[in-house]
Amino acid sequence: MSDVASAIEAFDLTIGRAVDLVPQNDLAAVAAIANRARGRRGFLGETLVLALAGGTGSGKSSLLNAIAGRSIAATGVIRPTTDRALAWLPARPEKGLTELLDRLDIDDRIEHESFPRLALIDLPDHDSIVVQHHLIVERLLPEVDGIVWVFDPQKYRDPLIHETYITRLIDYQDQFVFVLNQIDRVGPRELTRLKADLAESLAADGVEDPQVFGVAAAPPTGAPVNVAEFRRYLGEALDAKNVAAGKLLGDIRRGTRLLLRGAGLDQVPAVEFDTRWPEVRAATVQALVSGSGFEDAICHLGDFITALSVETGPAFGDKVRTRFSPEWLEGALIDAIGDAGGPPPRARQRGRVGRALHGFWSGDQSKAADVAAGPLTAALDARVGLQLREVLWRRGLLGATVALTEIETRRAQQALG
Ligand SMILES: Nc1nc2c(ncn2[C@@H]2O[C@H](COP(=O)(O)OP(=O)(O)OP(=O)(O)O)[C@@H](O)[C@H]2O)c(=O)[nH]1
Ligand SMILES: [Mg+2]
Repeated sequence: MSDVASAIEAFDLTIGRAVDLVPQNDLAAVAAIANRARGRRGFLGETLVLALAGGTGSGKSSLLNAIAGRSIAATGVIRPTTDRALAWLPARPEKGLTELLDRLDIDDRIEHESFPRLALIDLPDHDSIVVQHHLIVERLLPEVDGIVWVFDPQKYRDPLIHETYITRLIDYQDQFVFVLNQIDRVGPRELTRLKADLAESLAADGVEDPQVFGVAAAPPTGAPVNVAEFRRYLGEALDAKNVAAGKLLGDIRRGTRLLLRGAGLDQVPAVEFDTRWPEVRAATVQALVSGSGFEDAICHLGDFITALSVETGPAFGDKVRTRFSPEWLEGALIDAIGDAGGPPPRARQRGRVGRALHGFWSGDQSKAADVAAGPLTAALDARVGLQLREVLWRRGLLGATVALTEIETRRAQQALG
């Protein structure tokens, strides 16, 4: 998987783990960033991936050869010349690109060193009688950065390409580039008219402000025309892609920091529950067994909860205080005593800490000895320790996922250069 995609994935995971641990409005702001990231179209890697599409004989393969500066793809007069998609991709391609080509069943791959981070896919003609050709374009579109539609002076108004493809796929128009090839075959005045005419039919398809590049990829005599300009344009598109990806990564990092703060993880990453809990548990058991009282025992637990809630920051701390309220602790302690074989409480008045059992214990101190320390310790672990550990574990997990997202975004940023 490519680095930007990994960063988005880690970010999604972080958001999932932040639910219930950060304030709702922070979560909503971060979810909006994630939606934008997910909605981003194109190849989520550092390579600019473009597919060349268009009618047979328009010059797709010739354009690829002209950009490459050498003969890569077969071109010819017998139509269709290209019957299998061909990828021209950087040597040592990033993993995501190889995976994309695998997914698209594009097995013909030619590696190059000439244009770093540019991959072009030469497609078979769109109007071929072979149905799969049509399907390739539609499968490709969501996963590549763009489609270069190649027209020629004869068939640029071809209804099939306008109606079947461009109109139907108009939602992808930001990813479309339009090229009028074979301009060597027309004079300058004719060329102006043709470009205007093509732009007009594209506008009728729904393309906003269509721009048309005029090129001659393989004139019978002389060098290609305007191909150097087109290469420059591709360079700019690559820069634009990097800028957009950099911005996206910046957004992800901002969102991640928001979650970090929301969960109080920026203040205290870990509360060292496992080293502190045994002491609190021992003091609680001691209070009950030695008879200093139920209220005392509740106080030990309550103080611990307060300390944890202060340390874990306002948003998360609030959750801890609410979840482990004095009433809850009282109930849990009564249950723990019951589990340990202690005397059942005579009365239980929720909301008044310790009141219910105070008389019970202090009225008859000797009853304290009815509860054995060992079973009570185990029962406290089960009734209180486990629950606390679970909540703090989820917070820790969020912290770890935040760290993972940081690593992935930095890695992706580095790959972008
Ligand atoms: N005059 C002129 N002929 C060109 C130009 N570009 C390509 N051709 C010719 O047009 C014919 C078709 O070119 P290809 O590049 O094979 O076209 P294609 O779009 O790949 O065709 P398919 O693979 O069948 O879809 C070839 O004979 C080329 O030599 C150009 O700029 N000017
Ligand atoms: Mg071809």
